Amino acid sequence: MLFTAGCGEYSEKTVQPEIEEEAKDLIVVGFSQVGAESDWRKANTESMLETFTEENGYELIFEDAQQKQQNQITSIRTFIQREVDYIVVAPVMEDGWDTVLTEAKDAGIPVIVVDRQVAVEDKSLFTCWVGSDFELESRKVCEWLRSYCEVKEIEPDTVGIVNIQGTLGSSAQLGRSKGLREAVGRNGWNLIAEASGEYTQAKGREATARLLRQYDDINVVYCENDNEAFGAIEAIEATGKRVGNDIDKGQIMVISFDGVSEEAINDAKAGKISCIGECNPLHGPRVDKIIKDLENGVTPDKYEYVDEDIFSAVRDVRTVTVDDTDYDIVLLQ
Ligand code: GZL
Repeated sequence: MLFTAGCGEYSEKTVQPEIEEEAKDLIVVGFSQVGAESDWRKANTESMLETFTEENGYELIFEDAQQKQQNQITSIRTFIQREVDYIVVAPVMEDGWDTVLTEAKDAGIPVIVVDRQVAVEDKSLFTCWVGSDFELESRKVCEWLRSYCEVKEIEPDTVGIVNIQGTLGSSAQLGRSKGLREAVGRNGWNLIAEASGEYTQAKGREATARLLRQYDDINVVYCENDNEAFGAIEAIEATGKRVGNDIDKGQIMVISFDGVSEEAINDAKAGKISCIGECNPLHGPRVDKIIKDLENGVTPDKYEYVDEDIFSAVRDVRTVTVDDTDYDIVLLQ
């Protein structure tokens, strides 16, 4: 280090003591993830793990709740005890968060909600949310089905739908089920039954097989995620029926959401899944930006919706319109 002083200038080099490796001032994030129930969830987890790294300025504490809300509540309490800088939670269902989020607020720890939403009276219990508009996803897919039936001259009252729902009470299930029920009423379709497949392939197969045994007028299986659709396809083919778009020729159509796995896209290309409402899982960079903004005193939007597409290999429908907005179908080759 150079010193200058008084009348005579002199310099004195001192050997700066080894500067201690500056303790990296990492931002500590506690992330409570729903589980590992689906390809979407795995892609979402991967996005978060790839983002919240030491190189990017974070220490991440990751907890997998195995689809149980109590595990998430326990994790959040652990994060509070460890005095993390931020809590990020992908809530398994919407209800039941008021108490534990109040504890986080009382501890002065910001909570960022990602993917599904929390239903709390006091909106100050979370800083912000980022995720999908699940009802819009459903309305776009149902508009695709309406357009398809119109082009193919399939009478609405011959459309018999079962809904293989996701985890009951989750935002994705609530939105995708609501969108379907309203489309059924608007278009004159028959909603034969609803049953939860809990977003897994096994439960999706079980639920579909059970409904196929109970009803003989099903020609559309609406699955609230791809993994349920994989199970539904297995169940339909096990009965000797064919999965496909030609519901007026005895085939059973499968519709789905997510579109994150190669298997789903290949099934769509093969006509086994007729239409997929995209659900974008890549929330890591979005949450990173929210935290970096907060660190810099910038207030994020309370709700941030991600843009999403519709995938299909069916060429009869090119665009759907919802609320005066046109959405081009991403045609799979
Ligand atoms: C949607 C997400 C849903 C996916 C499923 O954002 O919450 O949960 O659609 C996942 O695949 O299990």
